[in-house]
Amino acid sequence: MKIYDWHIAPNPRRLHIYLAEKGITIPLVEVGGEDQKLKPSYVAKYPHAMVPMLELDDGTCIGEAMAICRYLEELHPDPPLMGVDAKDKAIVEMWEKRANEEGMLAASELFRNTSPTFADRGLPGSAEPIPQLPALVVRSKARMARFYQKFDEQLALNEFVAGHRYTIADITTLCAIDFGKWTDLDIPQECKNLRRWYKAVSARPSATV
Ligand SMILES: N[C@@H](CCC(=O)N[C@@H](CS)C(=O)NCC(=O)O)C(=O)O
Repeated sequence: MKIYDWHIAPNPRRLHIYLAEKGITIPLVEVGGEDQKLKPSYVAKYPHAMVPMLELDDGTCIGEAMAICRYLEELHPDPPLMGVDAKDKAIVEMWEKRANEEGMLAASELFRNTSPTFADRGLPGSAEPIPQLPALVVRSKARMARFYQKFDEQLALNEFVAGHRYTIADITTLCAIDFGKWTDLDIPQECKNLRRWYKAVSARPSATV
């Protein structure tokens, strides 16, 4: 199997950190071009036109970072990063989805609607021009403010995002915060719990892959 990658991009990073935490090595194929677009040969092969994508030896293509992690979790259950029993798995998934929808997607909305390089690429995965919308800049900053606040409250009561164990929910939260930094956002000073957690998870070797 191999992973189609755009190494600097935030969603592939979710997978890189997951692989590092697991100690799994899978060959990477870089498909990000110097023009900051996915290479045409990759888009022709995979018209969903997003990364990461895992290609199995039988040719099956699995997109979506969490679907890839779910597949790998079945093959490599230890250490568990997606929960250990029915209740824990549900809680991890709940917080991972919140981190993605309220953090990653908000950071993406802000970046894609402000970066000159992404003019006419307001959403990923489309060959059609999608114009940037100035109104989304204001809204995405408000979304990020709510995200920092909500996760700060969660981390007042928990060592990690989904409880007492490091999980995939921590990975997505970390990637969302670092993606926010691409547009000069950062964790507000008053979010002390989130800042404590951020320092700890950023110090893990997996955060630097
Ligand atoms: N929901 C997808 C999102 C993937 C995504 O947005 N990937 C971005 C890179 S971070 C991408 O492929 N962008 C292609 C482009 O901008 O042309 C996932 O979870 O994997």
